[in-house]
Amino acid sequence: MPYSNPVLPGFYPDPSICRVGSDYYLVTSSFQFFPGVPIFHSRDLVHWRQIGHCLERESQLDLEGCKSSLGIFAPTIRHHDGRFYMVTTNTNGFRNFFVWADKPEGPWSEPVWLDWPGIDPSLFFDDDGRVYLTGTGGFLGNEPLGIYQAEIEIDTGRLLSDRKFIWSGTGGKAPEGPHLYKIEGIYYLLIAEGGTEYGHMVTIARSDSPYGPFEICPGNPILTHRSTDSPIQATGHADLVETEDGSWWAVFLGIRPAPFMFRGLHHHLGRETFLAPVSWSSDGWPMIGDAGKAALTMDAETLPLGQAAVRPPAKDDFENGQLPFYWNFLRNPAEGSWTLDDRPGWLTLYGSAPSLDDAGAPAFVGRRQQHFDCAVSAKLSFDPVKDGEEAGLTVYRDEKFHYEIALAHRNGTRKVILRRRVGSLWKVELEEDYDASEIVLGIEADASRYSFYFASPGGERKTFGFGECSFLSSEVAGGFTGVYFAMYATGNGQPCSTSAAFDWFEYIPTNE
Ligand code: 6LW
Repeated sequence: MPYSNPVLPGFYPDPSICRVGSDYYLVTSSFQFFPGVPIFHSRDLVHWRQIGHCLERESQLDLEGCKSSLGIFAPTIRHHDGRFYMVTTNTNGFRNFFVWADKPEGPWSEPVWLDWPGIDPSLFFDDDGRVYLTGTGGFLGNEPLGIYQAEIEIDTGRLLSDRKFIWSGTGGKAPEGPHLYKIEGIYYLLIAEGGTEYGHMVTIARSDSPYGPFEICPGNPILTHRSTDSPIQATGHADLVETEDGSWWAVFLGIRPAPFMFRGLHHHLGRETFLAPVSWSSDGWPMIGDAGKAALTMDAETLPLGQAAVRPPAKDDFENGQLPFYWNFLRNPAEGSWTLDDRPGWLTLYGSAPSLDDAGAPAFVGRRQQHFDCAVSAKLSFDPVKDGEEAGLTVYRDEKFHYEIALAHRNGTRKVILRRRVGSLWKVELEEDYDASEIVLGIEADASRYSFYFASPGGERKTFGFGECSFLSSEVAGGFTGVYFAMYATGNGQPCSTSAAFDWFEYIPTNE
């Protein structure tokens, strides 16, 4: 039976996976978004359902002042002795820590801080009871670049040994994202190299000792799409899992550049999570996918497929008093900036001084764009009375790259506006007087552009301009994240005197 890649479309990079019986759990990076480290469950490795976040409290995830694309980098999830562990780096301060939980949906513990520099920490529980912490060091120029390791006491996080340099990789730039495994008595060290862009790859080495010296796999890289014209690019940062029937699979990140003829590659959906089978050579080396390549459609082989894809409902009515897990805030949300209680059945945002142009915490509730072709709309009720007050929908990459259609008070009157910000270029492209307080705002996306419209509830749609997807891509904006669609409210430098209430928000993939 075939399955489709990516298995987690949209901005879900640096996947890490573990298996408990016939259940799989997967986590990804989350950067400046809150809550942090989404956790997913699957029974077949292909269909994933989000069951929570590992970091859902401010005491676990301080994003105050976090620069865009910093915050939570590559996590690792492991299960040992009835307990789940998720270890990661908050690069907003560059501190490594783990949290643990008895149930994957939480509650997760307070952070256990590690006296450990660098990024991409991983845990390996050996069968002799020792626990190894492996990570990436040297990228700040303070020590040789490569993979470091020490033994730790898992109850306290205390280091039990020196931190040792164990591998520099095969010569690619940015050796990082290590995971150590013991397979049939041999230690395998899997890493990413080449940087997370188009030169990305996965390499592996093995040894009789967890510290090496490591024998380098003659088939390296065991995954890369560099210098190919595959629709999947930048594959790397993998984690391996063995199924109950003894077959092996890899999850890894990759990107899908939108097809722009002759204009170079651009990807705006972020780095996504892919799945491919792992085969083993007769002399004990793994290979991912088809000779190191993955495809958009692959054979599920022995995976127990058959579950219907679990997708969140297209329309969120804000009726059940809780935000579904796919919603995120930007940094730690300001106290009182959002509520489902003030107007039951509506999401109410209280705009404050920070705007979408600030690297702060504006009132913002967003979800990832997961499909090139999709239609987003929301019904807003908002009575702005002072100049600067504004609420609406944004297509948001970061504070320097975003487009919005909004209801705003400008130059003494209420207007619908379309604004685009691309780096230091900034413009309100269109504005039109709008007297009522209720409005439907919409965005239609295809692989190359966003088209914006508005309507009075029940009224005719009016198309209100366009914006290129490529200007919100990583190739233009830089960084590690992908595009979000979000509801927001702001006073643009002052608190909003009125709230903005959203009755519903709809996200429909339109080409599946
Ligand atoms: C992550 C590193 C990487 O820590 O990108 O692609 C960094 N790999 O391993 C941020 O996602």
